[in-house]
Parts: sequence; structure tokens; C-alpha cells
Amino acid sequence: MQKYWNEKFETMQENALRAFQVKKLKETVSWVYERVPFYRARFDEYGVTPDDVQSLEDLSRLPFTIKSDLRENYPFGLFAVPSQECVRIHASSGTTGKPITGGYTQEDMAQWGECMARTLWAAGVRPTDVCQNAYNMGLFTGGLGFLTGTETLGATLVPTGSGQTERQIILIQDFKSTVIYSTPSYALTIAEKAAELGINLRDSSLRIGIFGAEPWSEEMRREIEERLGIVAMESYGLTEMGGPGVAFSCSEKKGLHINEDHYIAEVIDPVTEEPLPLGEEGELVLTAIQRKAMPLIRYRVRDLTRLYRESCECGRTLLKMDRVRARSDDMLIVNGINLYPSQIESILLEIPEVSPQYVIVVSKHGYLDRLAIDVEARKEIYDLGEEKLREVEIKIQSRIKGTIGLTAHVRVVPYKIIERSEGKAKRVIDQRP
Ligand code: DLL
Repeated sequence: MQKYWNEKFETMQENALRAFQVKKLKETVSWVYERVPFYRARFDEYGVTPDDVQSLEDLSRLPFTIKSDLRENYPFGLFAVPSQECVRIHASSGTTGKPITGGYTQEDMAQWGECMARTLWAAGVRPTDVCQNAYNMGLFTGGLGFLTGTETLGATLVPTGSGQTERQIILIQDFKSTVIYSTPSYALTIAEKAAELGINLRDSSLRIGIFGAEPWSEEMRREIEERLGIVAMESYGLTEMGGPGVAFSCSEKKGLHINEDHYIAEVIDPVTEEPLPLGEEGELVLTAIQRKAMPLIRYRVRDLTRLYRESCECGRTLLKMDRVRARSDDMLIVNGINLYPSQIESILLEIPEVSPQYVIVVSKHGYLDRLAIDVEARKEIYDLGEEKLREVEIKIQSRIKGTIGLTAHVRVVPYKIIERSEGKAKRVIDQRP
């Protein structure tokens, strides 16, 4: 029985893997230097050229790429191919109104399929499985990334997308789905809904779930396994690196293997920006070494984790990373959607009836996250009464829904009711456990 999707790369000896990485890194650095004016200028500014990269150690001579570089070059400024050569463009929330874009050539799509097929195979998915894909199937990379992986592996895909929970449960039963893909919080919502309907999903055909896109705890993983009667596996990735497929869990269910022949991972001290040795926790930095449309060099991911190389019982030699539990910036993940407080702020600043005094409260409502926003009315608006305030609340809510895709419970509160800060304003209260 085939144990790995790609035995050659998943079990490659460290020396051979390093040699492969150096070769691909050199190619990629030249590729972006020659084709992306942003990288040429940045490298010139740092006084480095592609010739300076001869080993993996030389990676640390290269400048970082950060999220604002993507924003400043929106939408296609970091593409290394003409956008017409892209066969797909995805996007996710940026820190302000502009999203982060990611392009894919035909070759990038094939590689994505490969990385995802490894993820699925390691989770136990086989061509005979029926995979219900409850990730959002749109600009978000989750839905279509899992679709691509499932097609590459040759299993059956049921593209439900997220939402319509009752229908998800009916389809699990009618189509005899054996695998479910979703965010961990949505998996628990499905379990809860099933319980309400008197359906025990433990008795269903489901046997595997692959979860990701938001932090989750070991307790949550166990609860999902228990309530759905499945093995809960994990996928990690981000739009800037092509989406899910960067790292994946294996039968050991401890940490995630990084697809090292596609991504070089480093961990740095977020303050000094110095690379840290294996085993120490810091900020993840990734370099895509096989992508063509938009390979990013030393991208500061802002997720905090630890890297380690140990012989894994599954037999894979690929570097491992700890499950991501926190970030080094203020990004929140609400029901799988990335949200920066600055995005809310820029929406509020466009609404003349309110002042930019606001508090964002994120809490748990059942298994789902609940986003609430209190914002102060301008004095003269507050005096106009309830009806006016409701109208403003609806306006803000629909702007948030329209631009970020999240339903927010907005309350326009009296002028001067929100506590004024004497230092750094505390705009976000995260009450989630
Ligand atoms: O969330 C890609 C993805 C889709 C991964 C489906 C796994 C499954 P973005 O929307 O760009 O891409 O968000 C990326 O989400 O930097 C992390 O902070 C967080 N994240 C992704 N996977 C995990 C995970 C997708 N397994 C951001 N555990 C990342 C914890 C995760 N956080």
C-alpha cells in the first residue's frame, strides 16, 4: 500500500533536500530579480544580487518581504509574470480596504495540487473517498485549494462550500461523505446542528476531517473527533504562499510537516529580526522556491511557531512546525476570515455620523465567533433619536459585510461613552477562550 503521496520528496534525506532547496532558491531569486521591479530595487538597496545566494545560509542576507509590500504593490505589482499568464487569482483581507492578491500560473496550480494531495494522503484520504468541501469556495484559498488537491488525488469532491448547515448534514447522509474539509469552528457548528436535529454524526460515513485556516487547540481537536466520530487532521497555509498546502499533519498528530521542497521556513525574533535556531519560538518566515507567478522571498508571516527536525514515526523527513496558536500582529481570525482592526477603522472613518471611537468585541456564540462593534455617534446625530441610530447601524453593518464578508453586531452608542485611553487605545476585546 502506498504510504506517501510523493515518497521521494516526503522522505528525502536532509543533504539531498538541502541541495534541492539551494538549487530552487537560486532559480527563484534570479527569477524575481529579473522580473519584479520591486525585488530588483529592494535587493539593490540591500546591496545583494542573485549571485550572492550560493547556500541556504545566504538566505539571511536577503531582505524580508512584508504585508505592506503587497499592499503597496496591489494588485499585481509583485507578479513575476504578466497577469495574462495567470490562470487563477485569489485574494484575502489586507490590513486596510485593499486585499492581498495571489496569482497562479498553470504550473503553480499543478504544484498546489501536489502539495494538497500530500496533505490529503497523509490524512488518510484515498481515491475511493467522498470529500465534502465545506470551506468557502471563492476568493478564499481554502475551498478551491482543497478542490485542487482532491482532484489531483482522484477522490470524489462534493463542493458544498461553507454555510447551509442543515444541507451539509443531509448531504453527508445522502452522498455518504467520508471526509469533511472545513474550519475547526465550522466543524463544531455542524456537530451542534446535527445534535439539534437528533442526528448522531458518529454513526455517519464520515471518517476523516481536515481543518485549518484558524487557530485551534488540542482540546478542540479532540472534541471534533469525539462529536463527529472522525480523525481530525490539519492543514496550514496562507494566501501569500498560494493558500493551504504549506504544511500538514501526519498520523502522529503532533506538529505539521512543511513541504520543504516548495517552501523554505525560518523562524526569526520578531523584534530583532534575527533568525533563531531550530526549537526556539518566533515568527515564521517563508520563501516560496517553486512558485512562478508570485514567489515571495523571506515573507514575514506574522504567525508565531517553532521549527524542529526529528525523526517522525510516519517516516517523513520534512521539517516540522508547531501548531500556530498566536500571531505577532493584531490580525484576528473570525470564523475563518482574517480581520484587522484597521479595516473596521477605515470603514468607520467613512461614515460621517459616527466618531472614530470604537471597541471591537469578539466572543464565542456556541461554536461560532461573534463580532460586535460599539461605535460612538457624533453628538448631533445621537440627538436625532433611535430611528436615526438604527439606520446608521444598518449602514455600518452592510459596509462591513460588503467589504470584509463578516456579519457584525453594530451598536451606535452615545457620544463620550467609550472609555478614552491614556496610552495605547485598547480597541479590541477578544473574549474567546
Ligand atoms: O487560511 C489558507 C488555508 C485555508 C489554510 C484552509 C488551511 C486551510 P489566509 O486566509 O490567507 O489563508 O489566512 C492565513 O490563517 O497566516 C494563519 O494566521 C491562519 N491559519 C491558516 N491555517 C492555520 C492553522 C488560509 N492550521 C492565516 N492553524 C495564517 C492556525 C492558521 N492558523
